[in-house]
Amino acid sequence: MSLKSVCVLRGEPGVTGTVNFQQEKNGDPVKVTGEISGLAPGQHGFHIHEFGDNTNGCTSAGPHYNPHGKEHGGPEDENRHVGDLGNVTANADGVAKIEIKDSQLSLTGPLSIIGRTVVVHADVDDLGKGGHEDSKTTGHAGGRLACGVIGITK
Ligand SMILES: [Cu+2]
Ligand SMILES: [Zn+2]
Repeated sequence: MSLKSVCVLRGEPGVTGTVNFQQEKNGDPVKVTGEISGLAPGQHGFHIHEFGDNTNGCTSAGPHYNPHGKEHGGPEDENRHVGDLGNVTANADGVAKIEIKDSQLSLTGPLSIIGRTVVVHADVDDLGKGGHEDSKTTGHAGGRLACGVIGITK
């Protein structure tokens, strides 16, 4: 029986999106699909942040979800936060289609991402390699354009 969850992104005026997560069973990779619109064309950092808290907007979501105490990286890196999903790419119309398969995410067990927050950023995530002061923590991805809490769906 597969596990499913969904996240509706809201934030800056005009930026909206829906992200779906699906996992067949515990230990399997998680399929991430969806679409975000209202973005500037180009790449935007895309992460799971630690807290499912929107009290003060996307800021309250806290840092990248990092249960293993690692450095920020790209989705293919061994040394990465669990929440590091790299970038989504918006086309000329500002629409980014998401199609990711990730083996560090889980929708079940103690490291479940359900109840945490998806954030899409203003700038490109340098995957920890940009040499900026915040490359190893946030990927220098800039402000938080929109976010939403990951919830269970049928
Ligand atoms: Cu982020
Ligand atoms: Zn990170």
